[in-house]
Amino acid sequence: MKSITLFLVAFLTTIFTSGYAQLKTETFKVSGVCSMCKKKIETASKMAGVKSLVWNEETKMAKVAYDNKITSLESIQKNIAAAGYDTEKFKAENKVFKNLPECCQYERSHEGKK
Ligand SMILES: [Cu+2]
Repeated sequence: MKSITLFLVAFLTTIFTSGYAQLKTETFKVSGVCSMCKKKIETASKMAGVKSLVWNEETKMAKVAYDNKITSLESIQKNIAAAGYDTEKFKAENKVFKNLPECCQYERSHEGKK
């Protein structure tokens, strides 16, 4: 009897948590340099479904909490790349990158064609 109760509790907990907003937490790399970059990266990630995104200036890692029913890691990274910052999945366009303040022009590992 006790095991049935335990099973039911576990079962209901699973249903309960999966029915609610599925906040996923991921970490991915975003190229950038300074606190100005941080601001722009974090602003660029503000979109529906993104609960929070914090970019670490030292480690260059962005930690994001988002609802994967509303948005995806791809769209978030795409928005950041559109602001001029390379992410793991998307590269910023050269012309956007060139428009960044000089201090913010991070070193690109694979420079695109000029
Ligand atoms: Cu910067």
